Amino acid sequence: MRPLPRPTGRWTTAAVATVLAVAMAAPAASSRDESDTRTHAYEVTGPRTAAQRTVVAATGVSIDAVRSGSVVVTGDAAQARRIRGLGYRVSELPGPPDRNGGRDARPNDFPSEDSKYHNYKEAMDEIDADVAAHPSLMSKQVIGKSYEGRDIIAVRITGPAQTRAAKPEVLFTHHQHAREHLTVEMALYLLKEFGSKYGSDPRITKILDSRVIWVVPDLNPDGGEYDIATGTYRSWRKNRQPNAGSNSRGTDLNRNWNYKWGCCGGSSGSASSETYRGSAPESAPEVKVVADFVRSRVVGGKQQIKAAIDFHTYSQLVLWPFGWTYSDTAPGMTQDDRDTFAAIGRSMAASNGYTPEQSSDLYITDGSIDDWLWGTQKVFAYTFEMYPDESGAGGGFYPPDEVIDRETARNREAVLQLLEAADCPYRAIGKAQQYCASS
Ligand code: LU0
Ligand code: CA
Ligand code: ZN
Repeated sequence: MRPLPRPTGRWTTAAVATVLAVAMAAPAASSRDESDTRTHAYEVTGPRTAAQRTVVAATGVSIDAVRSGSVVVTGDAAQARRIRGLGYRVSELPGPPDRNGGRDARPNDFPSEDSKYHNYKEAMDEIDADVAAHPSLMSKQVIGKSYEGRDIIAVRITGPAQTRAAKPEVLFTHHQHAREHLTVEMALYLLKEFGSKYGSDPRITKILDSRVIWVVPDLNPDGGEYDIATGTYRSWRKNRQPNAGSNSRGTDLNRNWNYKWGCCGGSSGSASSETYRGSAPESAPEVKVVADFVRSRVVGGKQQIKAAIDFHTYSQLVLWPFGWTYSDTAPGMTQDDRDTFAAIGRSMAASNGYTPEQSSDLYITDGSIDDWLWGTQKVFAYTFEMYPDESGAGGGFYPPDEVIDRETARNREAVLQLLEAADCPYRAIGKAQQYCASS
C-alpha cells in the first residue's frame, strides 16, 4: 500500500479519516485469484431445489436471494470458481449502489442520499427520546456489550395495567446481519407506533395492557457501523470479532446459536466464509448477550417469551423453523407445532404480502436464532425477510431511504397478529382447549 499523505493544515480530520477508511476498504490484491478475499455479489444460474442451493451454500457463500432457477450469493472469487465447478453459470453483479450523489462520502455515516437511515448513535438517541417521552410505557435496559464495546439494549414496552396472571411476552430482534439496515428502522417504527398509539388506538392499548414487548433493535452494532464506515456501503454481513489464526474477521451471528450448531451443512467452519459459525456456540459476544437475556426470561421455571420475530432483509418472506432439516416435523417439532407455525405464519404473510414457508425450503441453515428459540425455549419464532422482493429490484440490501416508512408500516398488522396470538398460539389451529386450558 502507498504511504498516505501526512495530514497538514489543508487536510481536515474528516478528509484524513475518509482516505484511511477507503484505503482499508480496498486491500491490495493483484488479481482475482485465491488470495483475493474481497467479496462480490454473484448470480448463480442453475440451482432450483433447496438441496441444490444447500450445496451452493456449502462453498461458504451467503445466499442472499432465491429465485426460480437461480440464486444471488455473496462470496469471493475462489468460492465463485467452486460454484462454477458444480456446473452452474456464475456472473458477477454490480456492487452496492453509490448514494453519495457525486459528493464526497462522509465517514461513519450513511451516504447523503440515505440520510434518513439511523446510524448506531442516531438510533440510540431516538430510542432514548422515545423512552423519555413514554416513561410509564417503556424502559431501556443495557443487556450487554458487542465485541467492540457498544451497548446492546432491550426496550421493554407494556401498559401500566397490572394483570392477575403474568403477561405473555413477545420478542422482536433486529440487525443480526450488518448490511440489513432496514431492520433497525423496523425497530424504531415499532417503538414509535406503540409509544404514540397507546391510549388512543384501542387495539394497541389492549395489546400493551396484556403483553410485555421486548425490542432488541441492534444485535450487530459493530458490523452495522463497519458497513457504513467509509461512507460507501461495504456489503458486510458478520460481526467484527477477530478469528484466531485468520486474517478474516467476523462470525455470522445467525449461525452461532446453541442448537444443532454446525450440525447439518448449514454453516461454515472456515473463518473467511460469509456463514462462519464461530469457534463454538455463542462464541460471538452479541449472541451470548441476547441468549442470556432470553434465558433470563425464564421465571418460576417457565419461559415468559412466547413468540418472536427476527427481522432480516431481503426477499419478502415469513419463515418458520426448522432450518436444520428439510422435514416439517422432527424431534421437538410435533405436527401440531408445525401446523400452528404455518397457520400463524400464513396469516401474517397474508397481511403483508410476503411469502410464507419453512426456513429450509430456501436452503439448510444450522445454529440460527429461530431454531434455538424454538428448539430450546419453545418460543414461536419467525424470521421476516423484509423489502425488497427476491428480484432485488428495489435496492437489494440497500433500498433507498424513501421506502422506510412504507416498508416498516407494512409489517404493522403482522406484528399485531403475533402479539394477539401470543397468549395461546395453538388457538390458530383450533386447539386452545387442548394446549392452553390451564394458562
Ligand atoms: O441467515 C440467513 O441466511 C437468512 C435466512 C435464514 C433465516 C433462513 N437470510 S439472510 O442472511 O439473507 N438475511
Ligand atoms: Ca433518499
Ligand atoms: Zn439476514
